[in-house]
Amino acid sequence: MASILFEIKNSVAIITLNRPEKFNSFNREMALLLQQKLDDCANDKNVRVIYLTGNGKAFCAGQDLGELTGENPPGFEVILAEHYNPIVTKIRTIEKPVICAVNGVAAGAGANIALCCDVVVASSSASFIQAFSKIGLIPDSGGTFTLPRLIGFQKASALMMLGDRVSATEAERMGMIYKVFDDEIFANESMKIAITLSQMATKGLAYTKLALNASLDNSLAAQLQTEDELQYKAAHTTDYKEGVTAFIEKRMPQFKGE
Ligand code: LHQ
Repeated sequence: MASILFEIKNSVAIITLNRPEKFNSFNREMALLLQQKLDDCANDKNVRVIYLTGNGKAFCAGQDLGELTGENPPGFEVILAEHYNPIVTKIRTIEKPVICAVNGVAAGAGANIALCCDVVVASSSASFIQAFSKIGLIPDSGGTFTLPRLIGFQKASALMMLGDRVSATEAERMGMIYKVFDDEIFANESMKIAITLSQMATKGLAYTKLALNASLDNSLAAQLQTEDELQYKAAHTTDYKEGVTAFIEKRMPQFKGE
């Protein structure tokens, strides 16, 4: 059984973590395959949005702890360098929106990979756990960078130290995620967001992402310069022309992602 399911539907690439019996925890094979799928999405002009989710009850329980204690485990020196860090970097730098549809529990690296996506939605029965402290590790996969920026230093610090489980509703309330949907409507509603994004001006969204990335360590002066440069690029896209023309002509724009 493939550890990742992949399909492209209406310009949305659906990437499904598929080790349900292990709560979609990452072994080396799945971590490398996810990177490959993200690269494929980056290089495929037909893909305008990536929709990341999990199969079964969980979204992802982080590292497969069985793999670490089994035969020929990957060494600690490769786990971050070759597995999680490239995944987070690819998600943050791919010039297309990545929506994470958190269908169930997201723990450890699974939580932090979800939280680094551009739009994070969750089903009402999902939850988020910074599970690392429970096994004597530190939060990785960008968690110490992302979480304090999302919910503030104190909440992040306490959640990372205590390893508490945060419900999807609470995660939405504290600004950790964008929205929570009842389980029954979650799949449809999260896909609707992906389809909406796939019909928008893809390059404009990519430049928005680049500007947001840059804002994380820029001064205001440097950020204004970044906005200036990226707005110039956005203004030279075909989709910008179409957006303005459609507005003047009082019709819906037909964006092509160009
Ligand atoms: C699992 C796992 C799992 C294997 C559930 N592995 N089987 C970076 C640096 C280097 C090394 C280490 O890792 C990292 C990054 C990390 O991600 S560290 C954090 C690793 N993850 C965890 O510590 C989470 C471990 N899992 C849990 O705490 C619980 O399973 C959660 C809270 C996710 C879910 O709890 P429950 O809903 O009660 O489910 P469960 O515990 O019964 O799990 C269901 C099945 O999934 C079970 O299998 P079984 O055959 O007994 O039914 C678990 O063994 C399996 N599973 N997580 N990470």
